Amino acid sequence: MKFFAAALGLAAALVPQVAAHYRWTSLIVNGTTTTAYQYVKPNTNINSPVTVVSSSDMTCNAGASSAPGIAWVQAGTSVGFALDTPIYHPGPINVYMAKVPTGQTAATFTGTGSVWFKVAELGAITDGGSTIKWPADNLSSFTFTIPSKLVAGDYLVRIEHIALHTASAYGGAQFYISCGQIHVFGTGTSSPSSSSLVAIPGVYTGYEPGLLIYIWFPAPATYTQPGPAVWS
Ligand SMILES: *[C@@H]1O[C@H](CO)[C@@H](O)[C@H](O)[C@H]1NC(C)=O
Ligand SMILES: *[C@@H]1O[C@H](CO)[C@@H](O)[C@H](O)[C@H]1NC(C)=O
Ligand SMILES: [Cu+2]
Repeated sequence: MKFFAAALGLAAALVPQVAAHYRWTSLIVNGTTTTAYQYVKPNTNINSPVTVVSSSDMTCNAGASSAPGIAWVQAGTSVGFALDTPIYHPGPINVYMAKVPTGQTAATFTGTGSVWFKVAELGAITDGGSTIKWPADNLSSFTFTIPSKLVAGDYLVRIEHIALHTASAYGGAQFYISCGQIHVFGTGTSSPSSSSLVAIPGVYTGYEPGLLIYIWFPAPATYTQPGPAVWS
């Protein structure tokens, strides 16, 4: 019995590590953290990462479906995503947006096609080989600015944290993904040109130096952020 109880205790101690993977559950708009999955597309992926870069799960996570709301956001203001659990794996963050095609809304659009452009990123701090630091460590939210020149309309906004602790083998990078549904309003008139747009899946092969990388000792001398440059 005593052994059984100890084994249960051990199991209980191990469970939170598995169960507590972080998820981007809420949009932050006008400085307020909104209700979980009110504007963020729900998914059927309890809290596991996506690891197959060619999978359609890369777009908005596995089993993504419509959220009930579309958040109105003024161009040039700050938007963010809040997590249910702080980030505890090392790696970068990317945020992409996609303009919703005519005839669809941010709720119905699934993000297919060459429609995505990068609007924000958070990489690594390196010092030529002694240390590598990840500013995303322990974050419980990430905010960025909607470009003020961006033309009004419905958009998807997609965030990913890429965990690199096991990324030295192909397929070892883990993607923690969510998509938010927003409507941008304002006086902007610009859109990214087609050469700034990527498809997701498609944007990564998995062989990028920022995805297939050994991050432990000795530390990488530099870090190359995966994906296109931030649109500006
Ligand atoms: C944010 O504030 C603007 C007013 O500046 C408002 O129109 C919009 O509905 C607000 N968005 C949310 C999601 O509350
Ligand atoms: C994150 O939290 C852990 C555990 O509290 C701590 O050891 C670590 O130094 C923190 N990292 C940063 C970058 O603050
Ligand atoms: Cu993990």
